[in-house]
Amino acid sequence: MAKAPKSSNGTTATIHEQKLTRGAGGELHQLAQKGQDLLTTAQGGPVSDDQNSLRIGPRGPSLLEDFHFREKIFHFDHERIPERVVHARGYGAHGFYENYGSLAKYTRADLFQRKGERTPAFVRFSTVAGSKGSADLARDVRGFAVKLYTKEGNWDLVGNNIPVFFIQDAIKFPDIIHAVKEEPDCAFPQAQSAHDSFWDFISLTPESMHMIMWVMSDRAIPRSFRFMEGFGVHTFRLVNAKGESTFVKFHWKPKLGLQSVMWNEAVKINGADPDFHRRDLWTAIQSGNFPEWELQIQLFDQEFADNFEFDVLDPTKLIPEEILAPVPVGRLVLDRMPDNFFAETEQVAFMTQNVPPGIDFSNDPLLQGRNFSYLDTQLKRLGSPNFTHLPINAPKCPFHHFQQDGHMAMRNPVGRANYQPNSFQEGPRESPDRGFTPFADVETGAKRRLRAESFADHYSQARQFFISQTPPEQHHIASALTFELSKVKTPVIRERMVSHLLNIEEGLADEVATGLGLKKIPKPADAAVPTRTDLDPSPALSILTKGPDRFEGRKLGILITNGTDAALLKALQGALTKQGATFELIAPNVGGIRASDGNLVAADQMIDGAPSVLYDAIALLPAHSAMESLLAEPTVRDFVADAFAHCKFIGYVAAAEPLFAKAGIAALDDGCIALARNKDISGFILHLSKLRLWSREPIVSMRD
Ligand code: HDE
Repeated sequence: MAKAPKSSNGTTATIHEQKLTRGAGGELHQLAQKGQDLLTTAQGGPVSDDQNSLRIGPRGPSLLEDFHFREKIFHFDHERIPERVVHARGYGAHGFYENYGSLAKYTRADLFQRKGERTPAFVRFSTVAGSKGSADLARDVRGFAVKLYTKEGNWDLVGNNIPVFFIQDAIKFPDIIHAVKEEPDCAFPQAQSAHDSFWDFISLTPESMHMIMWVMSDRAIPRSFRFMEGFGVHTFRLVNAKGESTFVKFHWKPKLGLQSVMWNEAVKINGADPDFHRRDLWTAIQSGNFPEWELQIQLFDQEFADNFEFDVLDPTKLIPEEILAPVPVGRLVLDRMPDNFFAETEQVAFMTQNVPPGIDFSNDPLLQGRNFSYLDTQLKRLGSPNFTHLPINAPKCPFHHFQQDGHMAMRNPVGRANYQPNSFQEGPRESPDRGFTPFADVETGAKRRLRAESFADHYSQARQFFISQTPPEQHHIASALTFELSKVKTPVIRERMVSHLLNIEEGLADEVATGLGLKKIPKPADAAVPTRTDLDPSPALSILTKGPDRFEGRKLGILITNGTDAALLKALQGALTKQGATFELIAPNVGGIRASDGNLVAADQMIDGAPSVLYDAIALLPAHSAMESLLAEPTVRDFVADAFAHCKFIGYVAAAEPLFAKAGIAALDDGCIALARNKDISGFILHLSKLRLWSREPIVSMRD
């Protein structure tokens, strides 16, 4: 037992003081006995009291001498590092890349040489425009940045979930980002492109039109990171041991298929669970459902590049998969969450210039600019050139160099020679054979600020993207454009955008112009190159044509009450688990319910905390006896009305029928499936695998 301390004036501490001091000290003592570590300062000094700062007398001034207090507050004051200028909001996970077989014919990159070889990976997904604390379901491009810790150094494939970009030259990047972020005078809107400055810049930048089609499509409101594609965007090179180069485009294909949400749903998810995407990834990995992507590559030579309709160096263009089929080469599995978000996800430093021997750059002017930007940004954000000393950024292969000192140096070269050549046979040496050798491309030309003529067609692939979509997806693009432009206060910007849409697809332009209530259709924008109408649709660009055929990885929200049919509930839960799907039980209160067999069933959510936007589909399994109180709950009405409006499948028992009328649903359709007995469940699951009943959309749409 600690001795009663003396108070500052030398007298024995008051009883009150003694209690406080002993309370904290005693607790520490007890924790230490339980095998827990002793609390120390950052210098390692044991701490006796972490509850009270040092002061003179119980009500007197605090003392500067209190080194524990000062160190604690000093460190707290410095907890934040600058957030990323773009992609500030992000979430990461560890995993591995497993290679299917040798790609030695194309590349000497070590990770692609052997079948079955695993390379550790860290992946960070992000939104672009919003701040670190913004909501997950913003309409935005998603970052898909992959760090592969290869045996020949780190390879960072810093991609997006959209295969093209807004601009063709890196020098325009600050402009597009300034335009999309909150406006500098009023400092809003946060994480939204629906405002004047974004559409002003876009409407004055025709090269962005292809990307605009993607960002206005459902690609920009993904259901989860697990259901997104990833793209390296630029053309890169693979270089083999003989120094021969093949052009390559990288694609990540999600094993569970693609899926997005609807805009009305996205807005509501942002309110109900701003961490929807984070939570989804965390929950999937923590429960052992490891998300997986296949790496597929489009390979092509100079001859293909010369004959292709567009310039392969232009990052606003893609090569349709129907023209050049991507080849599967390996898989990426995410199987471990970071131990600490800040240490790993926040401090991870991706850099496009991190490439191992065998992977090289093309002259894409966006990629060339990025190769400058990412190193620069890391120094600003992480504050020291030694950011590679952080475990998340350090290579996992042996590394030796003569770089030394600087802020936060955790290691320095040892020995006498910190330079080379030296006479002491000390330190590492370069290797012409093993080292990175850039592809020996021959470049000639006048030194000028110039955009290639071959980059001049801004509308043809925008049109190709639009005509490749299914009718619901086309409708979503038109609605998104109408919504975004309706938030633009300057009429001339709205009109200018419609003039670009006229160069893309007339029907789209008409729908948007009508939606905006434009009094006069403007003339089409001047086009440097007329839009080509001979490009075939590319079904690979549609989400819905590539949807999954199972409910695997998706989540059902099941509404239960006292008296819920226990056998039916159990059968439904079993069938979902067999599909690899998950579910949550939603009850009037989180304490749970007593089912028809008398057993207590704990709930995952109370109805107020679980709107149906958080689920891919819902099942309504209330008992008759609970209906009166359910019908009185506005949140129950919204639960059903939203699920129906968002074209979700709804399983229901007979007792639940009055809920449809309450939700304003006049007639049930094929997406509402009666669950009268256990054998109806297999039919319900079959419906669920289609994810949405799109034929319902025109009926429920407010605009149609
Ligand atoms: Fe980035 N980008 N970017 N970008 N980018 C950054 O680097 C930049 C571009 C992308 O999860 C920054 O570490 C320029 C295209 C992702 O940590 C910065 C240009 C693509 C991430 C930067 C581009 C991307 C970033 C900010 C125009 C898709 C998040 C913080 C030439 C292929 C990585 C940081 C993570 C982050 C610069 C364009 C993807 C400032 C100058 C195109 C996924 O360096």
